[in-house]
Amino acid sequence: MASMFQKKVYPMKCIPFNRAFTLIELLVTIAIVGLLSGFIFVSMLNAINSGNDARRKSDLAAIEKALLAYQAEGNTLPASCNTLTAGCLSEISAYLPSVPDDPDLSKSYVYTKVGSDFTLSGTLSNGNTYSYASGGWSEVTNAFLANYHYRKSHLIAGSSAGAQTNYQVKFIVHRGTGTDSGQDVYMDTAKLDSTYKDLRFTSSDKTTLLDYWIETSDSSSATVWVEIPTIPASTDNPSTATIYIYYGNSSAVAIDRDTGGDATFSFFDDFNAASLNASKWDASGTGTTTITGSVITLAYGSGGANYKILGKSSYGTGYNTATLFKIKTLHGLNSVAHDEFFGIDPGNYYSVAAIPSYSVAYRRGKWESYDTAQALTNMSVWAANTFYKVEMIRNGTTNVMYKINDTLDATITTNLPGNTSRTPGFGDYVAGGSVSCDWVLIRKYISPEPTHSTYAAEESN
Ligand SMILES: [Ca+2]
Ligand SMILES: [Ca+2]
Repeated sequence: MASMFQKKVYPMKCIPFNRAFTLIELLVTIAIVGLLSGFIFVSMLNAINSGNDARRKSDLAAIEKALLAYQAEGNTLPASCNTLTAGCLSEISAYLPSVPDDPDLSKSYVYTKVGSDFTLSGTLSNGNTYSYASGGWSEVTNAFLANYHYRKSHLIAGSSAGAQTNYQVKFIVHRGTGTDSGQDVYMDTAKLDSTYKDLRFTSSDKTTLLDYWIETSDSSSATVWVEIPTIPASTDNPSTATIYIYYGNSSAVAIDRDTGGDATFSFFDDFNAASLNASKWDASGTGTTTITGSVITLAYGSGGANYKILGKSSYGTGYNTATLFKIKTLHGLNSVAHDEFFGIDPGNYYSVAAIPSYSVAYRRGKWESYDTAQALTNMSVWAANTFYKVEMIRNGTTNVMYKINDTLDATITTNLPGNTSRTPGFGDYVAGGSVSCDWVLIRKYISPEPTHSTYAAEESN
């Protein structure tokens, strides 16, 4: 017994088995156990998620096959079901006795009838959307742009005149509360920066940035043009383009005004440089050019030939373009002796005695369209030395339209210039006159134009 006792005591001196754990030992042990259980929890969660995702894909494939089989029998597709639950799609019970529900009770599959076609979708564990459309399956990331906190999706409805590419669409982005509708979309003042530096637009993949230009803004709203890469025809399926509007990123840097304008339009000049941009314009005649505060002013000299600038190249296809100016002339409607002019191809004024030009223009206080002869119409308003936003729209072979500050002022249907190459220009012919331009751009135009459809609710990140 004594030897056993000694044996038992001896190791206690060197290896203190039953000594209490030190605090550090305890903490290390707890950390290791925590880490191990964390690993186990994460790997269990991963296993559950991948199992659920596999089930979602097989569920959706089964619904797709049943719908296609039902349709192949000559049946009309069932009505849309925004949240697929029992009772939905009872029409296809012969092919799929029980329509499956998402394994996560907080989620649902979505079925949408689109004419004689349909879309199906589910949300995967990582938030991505797994969807069937136009006969194929795809997974679209749900990730936000880096550092962004808010976004809304928006549908743009196609034109009956056909699919459009790189088409500029106008938005009025409001800071404040309101109902998103048409070109008007609202963001909370606490979310969208008052300088709009954090405003971004992406295509339907939620990541590819779209070109845009802010025409004008103050702290309550901004007028914004966004170049949409593709807009389907109204007869296409789907007939809408989806884009995302992002906002809420305090680290965002504003898009440079020139960079945005050049990227968004086929022709653009905001006259921000100190001198005329020789890669965009040719000047001719005798006069003075002044650029101050992002506004160019052309004043007639004494050379006897009109002083003007013309775009160096042709832009757009001629037909189906709109040219926009923010512009003013020193004289108003009733000063007909002053020959200030601006427009599309107003290039040959007075340089050829017989035929002034093939132009769509403002001239001497009237709107003009000129092919082989001249059509003139009166303007409703044109005050001296006052900036107006003017839009000259070449609407195919139908007409040309003239807008002042976004309101249609006149339409001319005769003497329309042919579909030849076009370039913007402006200038002055008579001593004492001048034309000042803040910016000019050319955008695409088709009649009817694509329209704003619905906005989805704000998503946050
Ligand atoms: Ca572009
Ligand atoms: Ca300017």
